[in-house]
Amino acid sequence: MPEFRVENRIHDKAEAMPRSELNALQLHRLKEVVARVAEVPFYKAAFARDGITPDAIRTLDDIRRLPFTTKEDLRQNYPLGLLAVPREKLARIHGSSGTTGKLTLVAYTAEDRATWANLCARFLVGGGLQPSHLAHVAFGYGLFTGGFGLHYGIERVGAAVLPAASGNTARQIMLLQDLAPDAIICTPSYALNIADYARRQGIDPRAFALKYGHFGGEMWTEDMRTQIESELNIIAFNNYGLSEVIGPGVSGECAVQNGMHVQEDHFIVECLDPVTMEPVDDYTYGELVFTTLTKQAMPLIRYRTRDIAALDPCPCACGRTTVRMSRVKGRSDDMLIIRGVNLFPSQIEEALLQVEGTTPHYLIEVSRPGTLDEITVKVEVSQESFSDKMSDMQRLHDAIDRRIQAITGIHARVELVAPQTIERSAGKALRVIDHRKLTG
Ligand code: DLL
Repeated sequence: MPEFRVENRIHDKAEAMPRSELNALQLHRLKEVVARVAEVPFYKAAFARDGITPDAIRTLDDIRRLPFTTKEDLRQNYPLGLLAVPREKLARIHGSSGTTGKLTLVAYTAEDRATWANLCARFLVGGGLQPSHLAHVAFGYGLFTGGFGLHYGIERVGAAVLPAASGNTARQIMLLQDLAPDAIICTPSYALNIADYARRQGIDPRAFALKYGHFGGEMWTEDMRTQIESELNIIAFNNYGLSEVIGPGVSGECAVQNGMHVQEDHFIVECLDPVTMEPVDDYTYGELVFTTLTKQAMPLIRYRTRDIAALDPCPCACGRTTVRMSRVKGRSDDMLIIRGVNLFPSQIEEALLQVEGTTPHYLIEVSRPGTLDEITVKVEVSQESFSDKMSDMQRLHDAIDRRIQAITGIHARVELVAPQTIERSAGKALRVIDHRKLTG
């Protein structure tokens, strides 16, 4: 266990508001946001369809009368069809992390940007950040919300930022050695990658001055936390967010490290059965659905995250009164996030369909043998093309490999299998086996 201890600190009084006050604030803000989006053509149409009038919200439970918003809705309203303010009021635009599929854009006013910085500051302070610290940000800076979100959060706390950005691992290690930052901020897999790289260079990653780290942006497990903590000799905190809702800062762990506090004065979270869309009980896994209460540029009503997690409403020992969410256990749709890139099985299918000699029978296996995700695509060769001539099979293999890379941007291991060897299903076909969902 690392020697460093994180003291229990709360950045913003709003995090520890009495529950009754918080609920009253939420109701007030919910009414406001419903009135604001009623002018956005997309919501105007959805409200008209469902018979929602601005006075539909009388209690917090009335949120269940409102329509859902999905990623597909954002795609269909690309680029900025869901804006609730004139374009001149925008201060920033970001996008979804996916380099594949159609990009979705999100926008911020200056007020949104300030809110966002404050929300990131909250979980950073909850997990150790102090004004005297230097925080090394190894998230990508760009359309992805990770780099900029955390950057401004650190500045908001008054700490120093080292905007190393992602990639160039040798340089990351040099900076970690030469500047001795107190905290590292990146995806959990990249943290392990840095540690692994250092060790391979004969550098002990436990000897960096790092005290703690904030990790998010992808699924990870308790086992991974233990590994990161021991390999880097730090305390590792989890934080969660998604660009559509604001970016990082939707929720994050406190010093107690028992679930991520949802920033409920800015978001209403619901946990629903992804099939019936009915609420599930506390502590039961369901799909998280968020309504943004304060966002000005692009407020979203009941945004379906597809992330599967559970909610714990019990007050936390840290003094915050907000509900805590568990780790994300998986996704209700079939989108895979491979090394931070969104991948849909349908894209693999698309690639296979473009290569002669394959069948649409395939199986995607995802694993994380070391620190990085690996993907293997097993492809059935058609009877006609099946041959015991190595060179023919190699040619087919290479063609599939190239196609998958061109369409998805991801390098996958391709394995050709004999005709009729991939199990057929009478119902939905099993396309993906994700070995990463191990424990915790
Ligand atoms: O990943 C925002 C973010 C950046 C959060 C940095 C935390 C730190 P997107 O690129 O839109 O936004 O991807 C959002 O990533 O729906 C989850 O599936 C996944 N995700 C984000 N944080 C976590 C986490 C950012 N702590 C998608 N645990 C979300 C598990 C996470 N999954």
